[in-house]
Amino acid sequence: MTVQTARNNTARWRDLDMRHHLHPFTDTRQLVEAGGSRIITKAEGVWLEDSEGAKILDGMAGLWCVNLGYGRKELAEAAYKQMMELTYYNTFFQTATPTSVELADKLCEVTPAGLNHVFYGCSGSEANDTLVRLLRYYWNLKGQPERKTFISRKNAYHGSTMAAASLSGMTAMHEQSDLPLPGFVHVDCPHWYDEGGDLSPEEFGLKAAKSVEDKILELGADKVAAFIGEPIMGAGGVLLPPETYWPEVQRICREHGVLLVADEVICGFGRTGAWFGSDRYGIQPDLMPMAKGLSSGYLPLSALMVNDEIAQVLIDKGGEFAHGYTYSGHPVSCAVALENIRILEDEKIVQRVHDDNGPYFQRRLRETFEDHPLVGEVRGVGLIAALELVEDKATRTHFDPVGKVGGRCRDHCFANGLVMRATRDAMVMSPPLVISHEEIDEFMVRALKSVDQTAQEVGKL
Ligand code: PXG
Repeated sequence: MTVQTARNNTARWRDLDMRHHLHPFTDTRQLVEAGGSRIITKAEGVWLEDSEGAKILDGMAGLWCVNLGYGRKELAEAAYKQMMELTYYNTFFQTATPTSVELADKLCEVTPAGLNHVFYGCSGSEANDTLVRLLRYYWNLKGQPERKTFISRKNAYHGSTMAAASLSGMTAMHEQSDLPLPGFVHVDCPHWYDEGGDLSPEEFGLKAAKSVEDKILELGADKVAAFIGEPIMGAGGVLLPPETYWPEVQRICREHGVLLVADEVICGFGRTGAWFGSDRYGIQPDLMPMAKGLSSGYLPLSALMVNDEIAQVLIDKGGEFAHGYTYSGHPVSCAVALENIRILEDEKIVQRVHDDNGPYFQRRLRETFEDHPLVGEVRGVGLIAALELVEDKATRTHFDPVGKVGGRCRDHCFANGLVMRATRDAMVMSPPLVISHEEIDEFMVRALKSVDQTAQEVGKL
């Protein structure tokens, strides 16, 4: 589509969109007041283009997913080739397709040891729904039907279906739909900046881990199905746990026989500079939901990794697991994921995030923002990061009401040709893993301009 065609159609698309399209996580009235959606028409590498021809640096890789960047021909060709050969066939009732099998094998190779079984879906939410269905079944088969409660964390995001939203720890989601369902409880999240008080991050990490143990003891360990956590909490505001947190949570889960689930939907496939957030934090999960970077967002795909012990119980005692999606193991999505992983490996992209553009991004962020009067904390690892915008740096005091300043900064970013997302007043970022040093420098120029404009408006500059 030419820029001119897109320009000519912008008003029409906005109008139709406002009239007919119910958007996810969007206040439609606000959208209409703002004059409608920004229509994204094209993208290449880390650059988006909107229908009016503006070039925007995508600091979010779509929604934390386009890890290889936009427009990789190899991925399109893998999809085309697979579509021509076998557009679709299912994986129900004793059938499989070559790409669903080859991908299962590859996933067992790249994920942490012991995770040798895969259940496919199309989204992270579906992977987490599968998790809940599968573990309820597992504990029934084990003769422990009382073990049904899932422990998750406040501010967690695990998806939007009924079960995944129940696992999520977001109050707005719960309030709107009378959630969580019974059997889902939430403990403190390891966010030192907000909750740490006078404790050192290391001390606070142990305290946050203890809230998991307290909850297990309160419920009774024999009532708990699993604990689930994102290695780094993404949508909650890029909350990095203190280094003491995960080893202690893992120890507690093992001690009480509680299964440990690492939700790798954002952290997986190189985001932190390791293949998985679990590798970065030394977690050995029993189950691992993954999506987003698995296919770099080129096609919908998720996978729930399951360890040998759990799979063996299902196989030996379970008979037919009455669960599945029409598109579980879709051959075209699997072909794209295989090509995505091939490129990650051949181009040593994860290594590069670990050694090169990841550290460069983190260094440039700190140089640019650590002394900024509006920025209370710069946090991140690899190519995931956040800037916490605060009223008072010394006392770690947030603006009142929370979220307004973040929203303003996000709008400035957009106007300055940069996508950063605001979670409350944390500006979060997760650019494509292929971002170059020059693009990182450009990122900093646009981000600083936007944070400066925000600071001026709130009297901090
Ligand atoms: N787990 C985690 C850790 C996620 O971040 C999901 C599960 C659900 O995945 P699906 O594919 O069902 O969306 C997610 C999704 C945001 C944002 O604004 C984050 C997500 C999705 C949409 C928006 O930060 N994460």
